[in-house]
Amino acid sequence: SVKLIYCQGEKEEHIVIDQQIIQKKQAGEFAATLITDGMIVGLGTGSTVRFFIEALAAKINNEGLNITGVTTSNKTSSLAKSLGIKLASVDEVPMIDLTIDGADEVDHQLNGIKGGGAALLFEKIVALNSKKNIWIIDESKYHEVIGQFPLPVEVVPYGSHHLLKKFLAADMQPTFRRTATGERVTTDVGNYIIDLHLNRIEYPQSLAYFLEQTIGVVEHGLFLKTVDEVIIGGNQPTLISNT
Ligand code: ABF
Repeated sequence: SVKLIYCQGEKEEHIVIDQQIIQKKQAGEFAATLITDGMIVGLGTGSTVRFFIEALAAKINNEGLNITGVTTSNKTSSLAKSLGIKLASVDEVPMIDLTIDGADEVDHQLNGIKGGGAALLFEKIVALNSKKNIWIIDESKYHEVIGQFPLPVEVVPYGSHHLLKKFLAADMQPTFRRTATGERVTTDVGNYIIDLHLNRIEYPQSLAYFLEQTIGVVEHGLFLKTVDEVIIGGNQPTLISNT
């Protein structure tokens, strides 16, 4: 963080500006410059994407940009609607041209962990139906190996306690994601999230395969071979391509 001290006469004001927030804003605003007229745009979830959506709405309102947004969560839908962005569901469009989403962690092979916002299922569905996917992140999320961020796994409520025990037995340090008041978090379609505290995921492909074979698991937060480019915020945002 950067501490700015404003002095006005006797008054001294200390403002701490968080580098992470600055980089999220830089990445989000840069991503908005990539949106062109007529595009069908996937709108992800999270605070970085919020900066993107706000910048996109400004382009729509100031430059008359005509785009259609496809959202990945109720939260994003209400934000986009409140900013006047025209929306359609993924099933109402033939294909999404470009999806801009956030991520919780990205490794040097551009494997990602997503789902910190409990929207991973719809995010993966939208990503799957997009010609191109770009993630916008701050540099604190870019690591050599993923796993520091607990891996979200969306599970059907029925039988989820047995699933938790299965993950416990596999030493995956599972916890049900809970609200501040202790209730289990439910996703937009009423499923639960179990977070796996793995620290390091050396072989994401095999972990993804194990989870996909586990009955009761709806989807997991490993996004492998999904993203085409990652934008890391900065005064000159860094663009990493998956080619
Ligand atoms: C979303 O981006 C989620 O998958 C992930 O949790 C979020 C990152 O949130 P933030 O941008 O607020 O760090 O796509």
